[in-house]
Amino acid sequence: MKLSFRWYGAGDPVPLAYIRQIPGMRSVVSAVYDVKPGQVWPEESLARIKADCEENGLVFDVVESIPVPEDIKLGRPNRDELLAVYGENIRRCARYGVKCVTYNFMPVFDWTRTQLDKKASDGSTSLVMYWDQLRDLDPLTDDINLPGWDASYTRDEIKALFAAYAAVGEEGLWENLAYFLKAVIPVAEECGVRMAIHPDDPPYPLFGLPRIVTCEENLDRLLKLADSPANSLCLCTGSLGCARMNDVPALVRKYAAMDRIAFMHIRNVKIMEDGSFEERAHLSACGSLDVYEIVRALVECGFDGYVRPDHGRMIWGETGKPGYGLYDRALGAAYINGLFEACEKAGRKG
Ligand SMILES: [Mn+2]
Repeated sequence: MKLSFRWYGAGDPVPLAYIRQIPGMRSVVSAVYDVKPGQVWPEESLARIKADCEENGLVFDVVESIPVPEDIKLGRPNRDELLAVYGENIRRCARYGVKCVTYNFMPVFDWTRTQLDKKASDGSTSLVMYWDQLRDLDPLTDDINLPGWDASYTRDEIKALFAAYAAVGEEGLWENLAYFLKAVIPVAEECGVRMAIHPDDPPYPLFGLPRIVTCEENLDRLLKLADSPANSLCLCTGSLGCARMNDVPALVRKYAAMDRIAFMHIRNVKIMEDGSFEERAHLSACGSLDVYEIVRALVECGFDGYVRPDHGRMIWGETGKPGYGLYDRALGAAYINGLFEACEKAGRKG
Protein backbone atom coordinates (compact mmCIF):
# COMPACT_ATOMS: atom_id res chain seq x y z
CA MET A 1 0.00 0.00 0.00
CA LYS A 2 0.97 3.58 -0.48
CA LEU A 3 0.41 5.69 2.64
CA SER A 4 -1.04 9.12 1.94
CA PHE A 5 -2.32 12.20 3.75
CA ARG A 6 -4.86 14.79 2.72
CA TRP A 7 -3.52 18.31 2.43
CA TYR A 8 -5.65 21.37 1.59
CA GLY A 9 -2.89 23.31 -0.13
CA ALA A 10 -0.89 26.34 0.95
CA GLY A 11 -3.71 27.55 3.23
CA ASP A 12 -3.80 24.29 5.23
CA PRO A 13 -2.73 24.87 8.86
CA VAL A 14 -0.92 21.50 8.65
CA PRO A 15 2.30 22.09 6.68
CA LEU A 16 3.87 19.53 4.36
CA ALA A 17 7.03 19.84 6.47
CA TYR A 18 5.09 18.18 9.32
CA ILE A 19 3.31 15.64 7.14
CA ARG A 20 6.65 14.32 5.85
CA GLN A 21 7.68 13.50 9.44
CA ILE A 22 4.94 10.88 9.81
CA PRO A 23 6.75 7.53 9.50
CA GLY A 24 6.16 5.81 6.17
CA MET A 25 4.36 8.78 4.63
CA ARG A 26 4.60 8.75 0.85
CA SER A 27 1.83 10.55 -1.01
CA VAL A 28 -0.12 13.77 -0.75
CA VAL A 29 -3.84 13.87 -1.52
CA SER A 30 -4.86 17.35 -2.65
CA ALA A 31 -6.83 19.38 -5.17
CA VAL A 32 -6.98 22.77 -6.85
CA TYR A 33 -9.14 24.95 -4.64
CA ASP A 34 -8.88 28.28 -6.48
CA VAL A 35 -11.53 27.64 -9.15
CA LYS A 36 -15.21 26.69 -8.99
CA PRO A 37 -16.62 23.26 -9.92
CA GLY A 38 -17.03 23.07 -13.68
CA GLN A 39 -13.97 25.18 -14.47
CA VAL A 40 -10.64 24.10 -15.92
CA TRP A 41 -7.87 23.75 -13.34
CA PRO A 42 -4.96 26.11 -14.06
CA GLU A 43 -1.79 24.14 -14.82
CA GLU A 44 0.21 26.54 -12.64
CA SER A 45 -1.83 25.45 -9.64
CA LEU A 46 -1.12 21.77 -10.30
CA ALA A 47 2.56 22.53 -10.92
CA ARG A 48 2.72 24.39 -7.60
CA ILE A 49 1.24 21.49 -5.60
CA LYS A 50 3.62 19.04 -7.28
CA ALA A 51 6.65 21.25 -6.60
CA ASP A 52 5.64 21.89 -2.95
CA CYS A 53 5.27 18.15 -2.36
CA GLU A 54 8.57 17.29 -4.02
CA GLU A 55 10.37 19.92 -1.98
CA ASN A 56 9.16 18.03 1.06
CA GLY A 57 10.12 14.59 -0.17
CA LEU A 58 6.50 13.66 -0.91
CA VAL A 59 4.68 12.60 -4.07
CA PHE A 60 1.54 14.36 -5.33
CA ASP A 61 -0.27 11.50 -7.04
CA VAL A 62 -3.81 11.49 -5.63
CA VAL A 63 -6.49 14.11 -6.24
CA GLU A 64 -9.43 14.49 -3.88
CA SER A 65 -11.61 15.63 -5.43
CA ILE A 66 -12.51 16.89 -8.84
CA PRO A 67 -16.05 17.93 -7.88
CA VAL A 68 -18.86 16.85 -10.19
CA PRO A 69 -21.07 19.86 -11.01
CA GLU A 70 -24.76 19.54 -10.06
CA ASP A 71 -25.74 19.97 -13.73
CA ILE A 72 -23.93 16.71 -14.58
CA LYS A 73 -25.59 14.90 -11.67
CA LEU A 74 -28.95 16.29 -12.78
CA GLY A 75 -28.35 15.43 -16.45
CA ARG A 76 -28.99 18.98 -17.63
CA PRO A 77 -28.45 20.00 -21.29
CA ASN A 78 -25.09 21.70 -20.62
CA ARG A 79 -23.57 18.51 -19.23
CA ASP A 80 -21.54 17.65 -22.34
CA GLU A 81 -19.66 20.93 -22.04
CA LEU A 82 -19.04 20.28 -18.35
CA LEU A 83 -17.94 16.71 -19.07
CA ALA A 84 -15.39 18.03 -21.57
CA VAL A 85 -13.99 20.26 -18.81
CA TYR A 86 -14.00 17.32 -16.41
CA GLY A 87 -12.03 15.20 -18.90
CA GLU A 88 -9.58 18.04 -19.47
CA ASN A 89 -9.00 18.27 -15.71
CA ILE A 90 -8.24 14.54 -15.54
CA ARG A 91 -5.72 14.95 -18.37
CA ARG A 92 -4.11 17.90 -16.64
CA CYS A 93 -3.84 16.04 -13.34
CA ALA A 94 -2.21 13.11 -15.15
CA ARG A 95 0.30 15.46 -16.73
CA TYR A 96 1.46 16.39 -13.22
CA GLY A 97 1.83 12.80 -12.04
CA VAL A 98 -1.63 12.07 -10.62
CA LYS A 99 -2.60 8.37 -10.74
CA CYS A 100 -5.88 8.42 -8.81
CA VAL A 101 -8.78 10.89 -8.87
CA THR A 102 -11.47 10.77 -6.17
CA TYR A 103 -14.97 12.14 -6.65
CA ASN A 104 -18.47 11.62 -5.33
CA PHE A 105 -21.95 11.64 -6.83
CA MET A 106 -23.91 13.00 -3.86
CA PRO A 107 -26.69 15.47 -4.66
CA VAL A 108 -26.29 19.02 -3.33
CA PHE A 109 -24.36 18.29 -0.15
CA ASP A 110 -21.31 16.21 0.64
CA TRP A 111 -21.07 14.65 4.08
CA THR A 112 -23.72 15.47 6.65
CA ARG A 113 -23.04 15.86 10.37
CA THR A 114 -24.98 17.67 13.06
CA GLN A 115 -21.97 18.77 15.11
CA LEU A 116 -18.26 19.11 14.36
CA ASP A 117 -16.88 19.48 17.87
CA LYS A 118 -18.72 17.01 20.07
CA LYS A 119 -16.69 16.56 23.22
CA ALA A 120 -15.89 13.01 24.34
CA SER A 121 -15.19 12.02 27.95
CA ASP A 122 -11.43 12.21 27.33
CA GLY A 123 -11.74 15.86 26.25
CA SER A 124 -11.14 15.22 22.55
CA THR A 125 -13.71 16.46 20.02
CA SER A 126 -15.01 14.86 16.84
CA LEU A 127 -17.72 15.01 14.19
CA VAL A 128 -21.06 13.35 14.96
CA MET A 129 -24.47 12.86 13.42
CA TYR A 130 -27.29 12.59 15.91
CA TRP A 131 -30.77 11.78 14.67
CA ASP A 132 -32.40 13.74 17.47
CA GLN A 133 -30.65 16.86 16.16
CA LEU A 134 -31.53 16.12 12.54
CA ARG A 135 -35.02 14.70 12.63
CA ASP A 136 -36.95 17.93 12.90
CA LEU A 137 -34.99 19.85 10.30
CA ASP A 138 -36.48 20.59 6.91
CA PRO A 139 -34.09 22.32 4.50
CA LEU A 140 -37.03 23.63 2.48
CA THR A 141 -38.64 25.55 5.29
CA ASP A 142 -35.96 26.02 7.92
CA ASP A 143 -32.95 28.21 7.45
CA ILE A 144 -30.69 25.34 8.38
CA ASN A 145 -27.02 25.59 8.03
CA LEU A 146 -25.47 22.27 8.84
CA PRO A 147 -21.71 22.14 9.17
CA GLY A 148 -19.98 21.36 5.89
CA TRP A 149 -22.89 22.45 3.74
CA ASP A 150 -22.29 24.98 1.04
CA ALA A 151 -23.66 28.18 2.53
CA SER A 152 -23.46 30.00 -0.78
CA TYR A 153 -26.87 28.66 -1.87
CA THR A 154 -29.84 30.89 -1.20
CA ARG A 155 -32.96 29.22 0.17
CA ASP A 156 -34.64 29.58 -3.24
CA GLU A 157 -31.70 27.89 -4.94
CA ILE A 158 -31.84 25.05 -2.44
CA LYS A 159 -35.58 24.67 -3.08
CA ALA A 160 -35.03 24.54 -6.83
CA LEU A 161 -32.23 21.96 -6.46
CA PHE A 162 -34.32 19.75 -4.18
CA ALA A 163 -37.20 19.89 -6.66
CA ALA A 164 -34.86 19.03 -9.54
CA TYR A 165 -33.46 16.01 -7.69
CA ALA A 166 -36.94 14.87 -6.70
CA ALA A 167 -37.81 14.84 -10.40
CA VAL A 168 -34.62 12.94 -11.29
CA GLY A 169 -35.05 10.35 -8.54
CA GLU A 170 -32.80 7.41 -7.80
CA GLU A 171 -33.08 5.80 -11.24
CA GLY A 172 -32.42 9.12 -12.94
CA LEU A 173 -29.33 9.61 -10.81
CA TRP A 174 -28.11 6.15 -11.89
CA GLU A 175 -28.63 7.12 -15.54
CA ASN A 176 -26.70 10.33 -15.04
CA LEU A 177 -23.87 8.49 -13.29
CA ALA A 178 -23.72 6.02 -16.20
CA TYR A 179 -23.56 8.94 -18.64
CA PHE A 180 -20.77 10.53 -16.59
CA LEU A 181 -18.74 7.30 -16.52
CA LYS A 182 -19.22 6.73 -20.24
CA ALA A 183 -17.62 10.10 -20.90
CA VAL A 184 -14.95 10.07 -18.22
CA ILE A 185 -13.63 6.49 -17.92
CA PRO A 186 -12.15 6.35 -21.46
CA VAL A 187 -10.26 9.57 -20.72
CA ALA A 188 -8.96 8.16 -17.44
CA GLU A 189 -7.89 4.91 -19.16
CA GLU A 190 -6.10 6.86 -21.85
CA CYS A 191 -3.98 8.78 -19.36
CA GLY A 192 -3.41 6.05 -16.76
CA VAL A 193 -5.66 7.45 -14.04
CA ARG A 194 -7.95 5.40 -11.79
CA MET A 195 -11.22 7.15 -10.96
CA ALA A 196 -12.24 6.37 -7.36
CA ILE A 197 -15.81 7.14 -6.35
CA HIS A 198 -16.35 7.98 -2.68
CA PRO A 199 -19.44 6.45 -1.06
CA ASP A 200 -22.26 8.66 0.10
CA ASP A 201 -21.78 9.86 3.64
CA PRO A 202 -23.92 8.71 5.38
CA PRO A 203 -24.99 5.97 2.94
CA TYR A 204 -28.75 6.54 3.02
CA PRO A 205 -31.12 9.21 1.68
CA LEU A 206 -31.42 12.39 3.71
CA PHE A 207 -34.11 15.06 3.33
CA GLY A 208 -35.56 13.11 0.40
CA LEU A 209 -32.46 13.55 -1.78
CA PRO A 210 -31.59 10.35 -3.66
CA ARG A 211 -28.36 8.57 -2.72
CA ILE A 212 -26.98 5.61 -4.65
CA VAL A 213 -23.37 4.86 -3.64
CA THR A 214 -24.46 3.21 -0.45
CA CYS A 215 -24.29 -0.60 -0.19
CA GLU A 216 -22.94 -3.80 -1.76
CA GLU A 217 -25.74 -4.20 -4.29
CA ASN A 218 -25.26 -0.65 -5.52
CA LEU A 219 -21.45 -0.85 -5.54
CA ASP A 220 -21.77 -3.96 -7.73
CA ARG A 221 -24.09 -2.09 -10.06
CA LEU A 222 -21.73 0.87 -10.20
CA LEU A 223 -18.66 -1.22 -11.04
CA LYS A 224 -20.58 -2.97 -13.83
CA LEU A 225 -21.44 0.36 -15.46
CA ALA A 226 -17.86 0.46 -16.74
CA ASP A 227 -15.97 -2.79 -16.25
CA SER A 228 -12.52 -1.27 -16.06
CA PRO A 229 -9.90 -0.76 -13.33
CA ALA A 230 -10.23 2.93 -14.17
CA ASN A 231 -13.75 2.73 -12.69
CA SER A 232 -12.88 1.91 -9.11
CA LEU A 233 -13.80 2.68 -5.52
CA CYS A 234 -12.49 5.02 -2.91
CA LEU A 235 -13.61 2.71 -0.15
CA CYS A 236 -14.26 4.92 2.86
CA THR A 237 -14.70 2.66 5.89
CA GLY A 238 -16.31 5.39 7.97
CA SER A 239 -18.87 6.37 5.31
CA LEU A 240 -20.01 2.83 4.47
CA GLY A 241 -19.53 1.74 8.06
CA CYS A 242 -21.91 4.18 9.71
CA ALA A 243 -24.83 2.04 8.48
CA ARG A 244 -25.26 -1.39 10.07
CA MET A 245 -26.24 -3.03 6.76
CA ASN A 246 -22.63 -2.75 5.51
CA ASP A 247 -20.13 -5.42 6.60
CA VAL A 248 -17.06 -3.33 5.86
CA PRO A 249 -14.30 -5.98 6.17
CA ALA A 250 -16.31 -8.25 3.82
CA LEU A 251 -16.76 -5.41 1.31
CA VAL A 252 -13.06 -4.59 1.44
CA ARG A 253 -12.16 -8.24 0.86
CA LYS A 254 -14.57 -8.59 -2.04
CA TYR A 255 -13.56 -5.47 -3.94
CA ALA A 256 -9.83 -5.74 -3.19
CA ALA A 257 -9.89 -9.30 -4.57
CA MET A 258 -11.48 -7.87 -7.74
CA ASP A 259 -8.79 -5.14 -7.83
CA ARG A 260 -11.50 -2.48 -7.83
CA ILE A 261 -10.29 -0.43 -4.85
CA ALA A 262 -7.95 2.36 -5.91
CA PHE A 263 -7.99 4.27 -2.63
CA MET A 264 -8.81 3.40 0.99
CA HIS A 265 -10.03 5.92 3.55
CA ILE A 266 -9.53 4.27 6.92
CA ARG A 267 -11.33 5.56 9.99
CA ASN A 268 -13.57 4.24 12.73
CA VAL A 269 -17.11 5.21 13.71
CA LYS A 270 -19.32 4.21 16.59
CA ILE A 271 -22.90 3.44 15.58
CA MET A 272 -25.30 4.33 18.41
CA GLU A 273 -28.46 2.46 19.29
CA ASP A 274 -30.75 4.75 17.27
CA GLY A 275 -28.51 4.72 14.17
CA SER A 276 -26.76 7.98 15.04
CA PHE A 277 -22.97 7.83 14.82
CA GLU A 278 -19.83 9.39 16.24
CA GLU A 279 -16.43 9.57 14.60
CA ARG A 280 -13.93 7.92 16.92
CA ALA A 281 -10.20 7.23 17.14
CA HIS A 282 -8.92 4.80 14.47
CA LEU A 283 -8.35 1.89 16.88
CA SER A 284 -10.79 -1.04 16.51
CA ALA A 285 -11.58 -0.93 20.23
CA CYS A 286 -12.78 2.68 19.93
CA GLY A 287 -15.62 2.16 17.45
CA SER A 288 -17.89 -0.27 15.61
CA LEU A 289 -15.42 -1.26 12.89
CA ASP A 290 -12.78 -3.99 13.10
CA VAL A 291 -9.89 -2.10 11.52
CA TYR A 292 -7.57 -5.11 11.90
CA GLU A 293 -9.93 -7.22 9.76
CA ILE A 294 -10.09 -4.44 7.18
CA VAL A 295 -6.30 -4.26 6.88
CA ARG A 296 -5.96 -8.06 6.94
CA ALA A 297 -8.37 -8.25 3.98
CA LEU A 298 -6.27 -5.71 2.06
CA VAL A 299 -3.00 -7.49 2.78
CA GLU A 300 -4.37 -10.92 1.91
CA CYS A 301 -5.62 -9.58 -1.41
CA GLY A 302 -2.24 -8.03 -2.24
CA PHE A 303 -3.65 -4.48 -2.20
CA ASP A 304 -1.13 -1.97 -3.60
CA GLY A 305 -3.30 1.14 -3.88
CA TYR A 306 -3.44 4.29 -1.77
CA VAL A 307 -4.45 4.41 1.89
CA ARG A 308 -5.03 7.46 4.00
CA PRO A 309 -6.02 7.89 7.61
CA ASP A 310 -9.41 9.57 7.27
CA HIS A 311 -10.92 12.10 9.70
CA GLY A 312 -9.19 12.42 13.03
CA ARG A 313 -10.43 13.83 16.30
CA MET A 314 -9.11 17.12 17.62
CA ILE A 315 -6.70 16.32 20.43
CA TRP A 316 -3.88 17.94 22.40
CA GLY A 317 -5.38 21.42 22.02
CA GLU A 318 -5.05 21.46 18.24
CA THR A 319 -7.40 23.73 16.32
CA GLY A 320 -8.09 23.83 12.61
CA LYS A 321 -10.25 22.14 10.00
CA PRO A 322 -12.58 19.68 11.80
CA GLY A 323 -11.55 16.12 10.99
CA TYR A 324 -8.32 17.25 9.38
CA GLY A 325 -5.91 18.12 12.19
CA LEU A 326 -2.42 16.69 12.22
CA TYR A 327 -2.18 14.85 15.52
CA ASP A 328 -4.97 12.30 15.47
CA ARG A 329 -4.56 11.56 11.78
CA ALA A 330 -0.84 10.97 12.41
CA LEU A 331 -1.78 8.57 15.22
CA GLY A 332 -4.11 6.88 12.73
CA ALA A 333 -1.28 6.60 10.21
CA ALA A 334 1.00 5.02 12.83
CA TYR A 335 -1.73 2.52 13.76
CA ILE A 336 -2.39 1.68 10.10
CA ASN A 337 1.36 1.18 9.55
CA GLY A 338 1.45 -1.21 12.51
CA LEU A 339 -1.50 -3.24 11.28
CA PHE A 340 0.00 -3.54 7.79
CA GLU A 341 3.40 -4.61 9.12
CA ALA A 342 1.84 -7.23 11.40
CA CYS A 343 -0.45 -8.63 8.68
CA GLU A 344 2.31 -8.68 6.08
CA LYS A 345 4.75 -10.49 8.39
CA ALA A 346 2.09 -12.96 9.56
CA GLY A 347 1.29 -13.66 5.91
CA ARG A 348 4.90 -14.41 5.09
CA LYS A 349 5.20 -16.91 7.92
CA GLY A 350 1.96 -18.63 6.95
MN1 LIG B 1 -13.82 9.37 3.39
